[in-house]
Amino acid sequence: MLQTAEPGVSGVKVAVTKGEETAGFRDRYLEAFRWMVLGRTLDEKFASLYRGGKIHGGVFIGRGQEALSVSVGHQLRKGDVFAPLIRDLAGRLAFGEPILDAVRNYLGSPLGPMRARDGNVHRGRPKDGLLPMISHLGAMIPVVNGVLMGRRFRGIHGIVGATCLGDGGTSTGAFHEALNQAAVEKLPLVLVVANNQYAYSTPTSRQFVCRSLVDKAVGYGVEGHSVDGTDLAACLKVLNVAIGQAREGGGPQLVVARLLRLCGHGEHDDSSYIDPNLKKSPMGRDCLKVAEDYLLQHKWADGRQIETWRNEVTQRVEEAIAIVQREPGPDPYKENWCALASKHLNDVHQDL
Ligand SMILES: Cc1ncc(C[n+]2csc(CCOP(=O)(O)OP(=O)(O)O)c2C)c(N)n1
Ligand SMILES: [Mg+2]
Repeated sequence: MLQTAEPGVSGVKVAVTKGEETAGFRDRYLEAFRWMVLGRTLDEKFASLYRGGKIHGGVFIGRGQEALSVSVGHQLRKGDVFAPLIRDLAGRLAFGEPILDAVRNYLGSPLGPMRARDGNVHRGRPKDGLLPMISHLGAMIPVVNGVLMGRRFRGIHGIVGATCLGDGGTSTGAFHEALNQAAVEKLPLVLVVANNQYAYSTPTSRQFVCRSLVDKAVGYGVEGHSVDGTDLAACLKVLNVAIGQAREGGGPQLVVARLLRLCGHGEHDDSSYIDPNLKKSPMGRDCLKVAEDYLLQHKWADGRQIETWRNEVTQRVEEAIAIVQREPGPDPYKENWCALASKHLNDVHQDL
């Protein structure tokens, strides 16, 4: 059963599906919750290492966006393509990115996927379908389109390409061109927009004037879905529908989630510009707390079980940090210097 959570123009469909608390859904929810805890714990560890001067460059975390991010990463399959954005650590991990990749990149280990040439979020494993992020907002959408078209040319079907974007990213030319291209080509693209109400300090009122970003789906002739990004159950269900429709030939799916960024743009930003009323609104709920309450309410886990998971996750994070801190730092004399820092990743691009 479908219900509309937010007014939208006709043609915009799915919001929140109801009444699907089956055993399969429960298992998916429990796994997703644990990925959320891992993402949050690792993000907080990075923030604390940054404040202690152990991480050079920026640290960008996904506090408040884990439910959405995990709902994408966890529900994609082997063979799919995922192009995450800066706030998608939880989704990356759920998709299969090893913790060590994240830690090595942030701590500048040459054993990391970018060999210490990049300090934070531009890492990936193209061979495994995880695309390294380009900073320019919107730029990953045409890249995912290209991968999907390449696969189609080679006769590979039944795969999905998902990418994440912010509200600010929807104002770019790349968003327009790539979504239009995906629509015309009927590509299995799932474009997930985290409308976290700000692009750095720019509020959404300076970003767009349509009632809801999901209304843009109609203009491109693609399926639009709107969801409460603070609600893991809703995110899992809506993304499950969107990913399924894209996989089955339904063309591009635009998923827009309402939530609030519960942190600065990066750890260097105190986010003092965020409207306190938004913080008090339902959008300002912490998705991790909401997910935990839901688990307890449904008696899918008790407080002790959740505590055990938290402790296990903390231990995994501490172990990963300890491993990387013992690794040798980058050595310019041993570096295979080449103009393209990610040449070793390019070597596998033909596999895409
Ligand atoms: C084309 C482009 N313009 C500007 C920037 C600089 N920039 C980086 S992140 C950011 C804000 C992004 O906001 P949003 O898309 O809403 O994502 P959020 O940070 O809120 O998750 C800006 C302006 C950029 N990376 N690319
Ligand atoms: Mg934003």
